[in-house]
Amino acid sequence: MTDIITEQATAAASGAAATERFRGKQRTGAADADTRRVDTLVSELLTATHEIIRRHKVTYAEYDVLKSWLIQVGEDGEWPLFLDVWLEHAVEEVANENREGSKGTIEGPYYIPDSPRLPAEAKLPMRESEEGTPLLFQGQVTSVDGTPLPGALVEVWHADNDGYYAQFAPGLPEWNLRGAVVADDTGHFWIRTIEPAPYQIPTDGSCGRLIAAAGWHAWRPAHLHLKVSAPGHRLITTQLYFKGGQHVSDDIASAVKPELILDPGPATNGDGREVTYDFVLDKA
Ligand code: MBD
Ligand code: FE
Repeated sequence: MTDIITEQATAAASGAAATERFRGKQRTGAADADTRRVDTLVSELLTATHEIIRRHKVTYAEYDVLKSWLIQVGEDGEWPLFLDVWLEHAVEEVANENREGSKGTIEGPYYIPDSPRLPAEAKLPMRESEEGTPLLFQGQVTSVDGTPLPGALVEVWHADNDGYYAQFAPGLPEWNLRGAVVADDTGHFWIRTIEPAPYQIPTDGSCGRLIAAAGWHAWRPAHLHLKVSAPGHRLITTQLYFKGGQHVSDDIASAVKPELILDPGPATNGDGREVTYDFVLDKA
């Protein structure tokens, strides 16, 4: 009988998982603390904040609300979520401003490296009765000069039909809807999955409290996350969205770009939908 009550997804649990995951990650080229750079960036951030305080005559009551909220974000483990939703898009814009190939966008808090390797014609790991419209996502990976990239790696991860990510919500198989597809010797891949649902930021944590207090909505449009890489080329981290889907034009994480919107048609085998999207990688 105990199995009837399934564990609920909570902000604190997904926050703790995202914080733990981030601690284990080493971004290549991670910045060392350069004194002058820290001085400039932190001084400008503080000065901008002082100006806001003066302009809006921020009170001690408001200052105390801010303090307790900041403390709570840490306790909930929601710093990865907060930063990736409200800041990462600007960092990504700067990082990718002189790319010539495919557009990138933010990574977000839910990437897990070393997902199961799958052949070029692949079905993502999923439950026997995985809900959602079947989707065939196919394409080719090439270099900016048009050369196909054999064996390119197409890492995919996305939410299920309820908006939950494996390893960040309870009750899902470890690698559900996550995989690393190896393109064939012409750079082509064919990935069978299901269409994800829009994603709602957890409403029961500090980010949820901020969203409610500010009268915002908590939604990201349905999206596929991808990292595409090949030897001698710059890895691209991106996301793809679905034309006409909810919140495509008001993503809370500001991560939609027109080039990243898919428009799938009916599947040729009659089961669900299919779409072709090619990736173009810059040289390293
Ligand atoms: C997500 O699924 C996501 O992609 C981002 C950027 C933030 C929160 C949840
Ligand atoms: Fe996501």
